[in-house]
Amino acid sequence: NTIEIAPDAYLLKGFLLGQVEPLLAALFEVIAQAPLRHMETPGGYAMSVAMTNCGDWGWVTDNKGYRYSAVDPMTQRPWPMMPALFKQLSENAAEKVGFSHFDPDACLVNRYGVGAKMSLHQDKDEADFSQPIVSFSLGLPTIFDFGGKTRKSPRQAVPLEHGDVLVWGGRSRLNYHGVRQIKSGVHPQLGAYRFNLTFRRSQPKK
Ligand code: MD5
Ligand code: FE
Repeated sequence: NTIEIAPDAYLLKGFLLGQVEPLLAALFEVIAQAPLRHMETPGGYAMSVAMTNCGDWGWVTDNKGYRYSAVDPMTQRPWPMMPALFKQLSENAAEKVGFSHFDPDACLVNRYGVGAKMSLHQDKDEADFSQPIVSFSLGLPTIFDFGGKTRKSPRQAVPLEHGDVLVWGGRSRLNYHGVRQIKSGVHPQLGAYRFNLTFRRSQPKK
């Protein structure tokens, strides 16, 4: 059940549904080692989304800006290892839509409570735009706004549900996008939250 929503952008409906239990067990292990926290934007606001990371590199933001860091600024320790199941499922999803050499070195964990959102932005802090981004949706549903190359481009509203995977590469890699406010609800496994795991290649490949 693969839907092409734009050039090189695919929605894999329910891709994770057979693996949710081990996926959540691995996710909670990561969070136990590197707690979720509301990072600060360079403009001085706390993000409504709580974040942590696993893998060799983690995306962080603070009053100095956005960047990838090899250590968790909260503990000064390396981020937890990327669980093998995360890596395997993200590579399988990329492979399924034709990206055969996806080798993520970063996994950002986003936790959205009711009312949280992510404003329209581009992902451009990575060194290698030739590799796709793979994103897993778990828990409460939302609407993803998928735009174009400029802030003003028309946007497509894409419903995202528990178990869905998005893969963005090539011609859609730098498109503007955002996540609409989470509506109140209760998910049987995740309660009043939406979790998103975003896999990226942040550093150049040697
Ligand atoms: C989310 N997270 O649901 C989204 C999924 C983020 C973020 O946007 O930066 O943490 S990632 C969706 C994405 C990534 C790269 C390109 C495009 C979408 N796109 O071209 O639309 O929490
Ligand atoms: Fe993004």
